[in-house]
Amino acid sequence: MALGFDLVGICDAAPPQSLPVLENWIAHGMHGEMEYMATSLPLRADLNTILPGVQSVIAVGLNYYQEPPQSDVKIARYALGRDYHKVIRGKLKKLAGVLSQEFPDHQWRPAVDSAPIMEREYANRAGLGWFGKNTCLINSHRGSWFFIGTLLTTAVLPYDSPAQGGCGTCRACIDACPTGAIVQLDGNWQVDARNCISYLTIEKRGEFSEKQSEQIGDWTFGCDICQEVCPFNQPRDSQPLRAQITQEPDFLKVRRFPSLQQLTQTSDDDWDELSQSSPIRRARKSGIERNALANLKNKH
Ligand code: B12
Ligand code: SF4
Ligand code: SF4
Repeated sequence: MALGFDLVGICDAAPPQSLPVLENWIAHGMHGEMEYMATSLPLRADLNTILPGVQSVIAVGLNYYQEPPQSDVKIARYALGRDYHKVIRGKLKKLAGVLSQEFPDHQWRPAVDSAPIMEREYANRAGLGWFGKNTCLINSHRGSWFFIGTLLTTAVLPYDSPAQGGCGTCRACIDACPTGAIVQLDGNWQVDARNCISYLTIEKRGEFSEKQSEQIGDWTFGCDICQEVCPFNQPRDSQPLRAQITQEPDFLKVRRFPSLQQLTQTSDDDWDELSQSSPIRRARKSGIERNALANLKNKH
């Protein structure tokens, strides 16, 4: 694909159908302290709040899979290289430029992760993948190791069909999750963020309780377990695209981390250098120090 995306599809900009799923998740407190998930609910209900007159959503997928380096600092694969927000937004802007040649007057807005858009649903509707029990969007040929980006546009485009697929009787991720964070809520599988290592190591602010400190185990930033065990992420002769190493050069520029011990007390300058253009900046210096301390404690 010319811009380097691994998946692309288009759907209409009609309101999200899974809003009740999100509302229920929030009503049960499963968003933990991510207050922005609750306050942005009204924005998520209508893409016109982001781009007035929006007609179409171009959803893209970008593979980030790679083997993590040998280190006692365990970082989830999505965060090993350059910040995906910047990488994907740059590519989406180029895509908008290409579209402008055919639709010179169209208005557009790129979004990845941080905008109040129910990205998994729109990506599903655009044909990129289906919802796994671990709640990740899974593409039957590529698995789930991909980011989702969207380009909203006022142009009317031809639409793809929603992706079809499912986990069947598999429950590998539910059994493998060390904290039991994948739970059923009114018939839908959801992640209770309060018990999710990814949430605890990235989004949770302040000190850990004793339980939380133990829950994170040896993960310093994020968690990949429910994707590592997924059969759709295991390559086979007939499915060579699964767990293929990313071809995005910015993701392959893997940051070198100091030891866990050093991470517990980084200077402001060192932190600045380490977290520059990296997703780990999200956890803040104090969060990474807290995580590294808990990792060290969990080793003994
Ligand atoms: C909040 C958030 C988190 C939270 C909560 C995770 C969660 N599962 O909700 C935490 C911090 C724990 C987290 C962790 C991770 N995240 Co996150 N996260 C988000 C964010 C900002 C919002 C997700 C959200 O709305 N959650 C609320 C719940 C209720 O929604 P949901 O799980 O997405 O489920 C939707 C669908 O599954 C669907 N659905 C589910 N059941 C049903 C049933 C029916 C009938 C229907 C119609 C629909 C439906 O509707 C739900 C609501 O839209 C999105 C970006 C975005 N703007 O969407 C990224 C996003 C989901 N995260 C992403 C990633 C990569 C991760 C991690 C892998 C990072 C890591 N390695 O640590 C983990 C994976 C953990 C996991 N198993 O989900 C990617 C996922 C890509 C993919 N292929 O799925 C996203 C899309 C970011 C991006 N732009 O690429 N994340
Ligand atoms: S990211 Fe880790 S803690 Fe969170 S649901 Fe998946 S396996 Fe469980
Ligand atoms: S591990 Fe199994 S149950 Fe979990 S998402 Fe993958 S296929 Fe579905």
